[in-house]
Parts: sequence; C-alpha cells; structure tokens
Amino acid sequence: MKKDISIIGVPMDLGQTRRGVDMGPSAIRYAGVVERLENLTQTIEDLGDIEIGSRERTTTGESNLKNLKAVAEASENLASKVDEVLSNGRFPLVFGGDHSIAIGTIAGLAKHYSNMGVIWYDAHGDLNTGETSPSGNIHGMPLAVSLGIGDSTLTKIGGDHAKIRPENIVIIGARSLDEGEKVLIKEKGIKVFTMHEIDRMGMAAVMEEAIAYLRERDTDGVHLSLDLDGLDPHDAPGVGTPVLGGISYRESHLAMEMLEEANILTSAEFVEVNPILDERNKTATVAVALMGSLFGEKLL
Ligand code: B3U
Ligand code: MN
Ligand code: MN
Repeated sequence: MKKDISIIGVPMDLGQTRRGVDMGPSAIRYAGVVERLENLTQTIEDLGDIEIGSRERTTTGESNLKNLKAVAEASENLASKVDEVLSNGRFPLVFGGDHSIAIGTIAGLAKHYSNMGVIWYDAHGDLNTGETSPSGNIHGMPLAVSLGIGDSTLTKIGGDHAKIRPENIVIIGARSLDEGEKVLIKEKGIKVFTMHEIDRMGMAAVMEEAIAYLRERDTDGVHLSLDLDGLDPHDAPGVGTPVLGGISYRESHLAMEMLEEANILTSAEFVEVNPILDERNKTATVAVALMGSLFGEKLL
C-alpha cells in the first residue's frame, strides 16, 4: 500500500568527530529523494530540518560523552517531531546526520508503539555506553540508549523507560563490534546477522529470517535504522567510519525489496551520509536508490 511520507532532516554531526555529516540531509535531498519517491507514495512532504546546537569547545568534566547536552536537546526535538508525524497518521522518514539521531527517532516512535521491532543495518553495533565506548562518540551508543542502558541524560529522552526490547532487535551487517558490545549482545540475546551469516546464508535467507523473527514477536511497528556504513565502502564511500567487507549495493536493494514486499515497516531513517568524504555524492545517491526499492520501485 502506498504511504503518506513525512521527511525530517537532522543535520547532526555532534555524535562523532568528523566534519561534514551535518550536510547529509542536504546531500540526500540534492540526490533527488522527493522526485524519486513522489510516484511511489500517496503523498510526500518535507518538514525541513531539526535545529542542532553547537559543538562543545571543552569537555564539561562530568562525562566522557562528547557534546552530550546538545545531542540530548536535539534528540528531544526530534522525538517530538516524529511523535507529531505519527499522530498525523504519516510515515516518518528521517535523514541524518550521524547515528546518534536514532535516540530521538526511537524515543518519538516509542510514544506510539509498545512492542516495536528495530532493524539495525550497520557495520557497528552502536551498543556502547560511556564505560565501554572507545571514543566517547554518542553515535556508537544509540541502540544501547534505546534499550535504557547508558547515560541517564540520554535514556530519559521521551520518558525515563526503555524504548525497545532486546528480543525485538535485529542487527544486520555487523563486522566491527567492541568487546563491551559483544558482551551486551550475548547477555541480552540480541539477534545479529553478521557479515559471516550474510556470506554463508545469502541476503535473501537473512531477510526472510529477520522478517519471520520480528513477526513471531508480534511487533506493533517496525523501524528500519539504516547506517550507510553497513554497505561496503566501495559502494558507499561517504561515511565517517568505513569498514571493509560490507553489504553490497545489490544485496542492499534486495533487502529493501523484501522489506517492501513484507509490508512491515512503519518508519525508517538513513544516517551517516557525509558528502565531504564522498565521491560525487555517491553515498546519498545510493541512499535514494535504496529508498526507491523500499517504497516499491520495481525493475519491471
Ligand atoms: N564502535 C566504535 C566505532 C563506531 C560506532 N559507530 C560508528 N563508529 N559509526 C565507537 O566509537 O563506539
Ligand atoms: Mn551506526
Ligand atoms: Mn556504523
């Protein structure tokens, strides 16, 4: 069924240290996202960008999380905007910005879904806390925060409770997990399809299993959080932390097509597009092409 889509841009670069990812939403718009999705949707509107504060010049000393206050403030605003879009019966489509924005997106979604599923398409687990993080970068923490684990300034956004359950998460494409993240995955029983499983089973079987897994859990909504670094850097070079040996462009299209066929998604976000690190806006162009498949573009 054709959707009513509301686009929200989040020009956030404070969840990590490389410059340029704040231009991600512009790069995706410039790559023609509205034109691409216009005929695939019932209606599509662009709500513009969430306002982002400025980078901290010095650390406060209270926490090793970089730009904690500004990230938290923007996340609250994003959560309200996502909440509003859902209240209007529309499908939130969020553009980043670094992956810290998922804290706000999921907090907003959680106001409407009590048993939400999340597909985390990423080279990383984004399951760090202040204690396990090697970098202090909040973009490595949003999945943990959404589980209610980590700094309370972040976990209390949108209400002081866990926004999602560990058994409702499926991570796809992981190949760079920190030790603390591996412990958390095992402890919480989070379902992960690493690159090993994708190579071994093939993407079609991985997606079939992922979709069946979320269906069995009777989820009342499913969010796709797609980090472009889940793809191989050959196909998506414009990302801050590229990791070799990733998901191919073709496998990613198949994954999007299977999600569309299954008709289970209720929201999506595309993050970590950094046009400064890119080759001729290739990564934003890839993101837009994947959105084409996600919303029903057919080859024939
Ligand atoms: N796990 C590392 C690296 C990282 C996480 N997310 C991205 N990079 N994009 C960290 O800093 O938490
Ligand atoms: Mn990520
Ligand atoms: Mn990543």
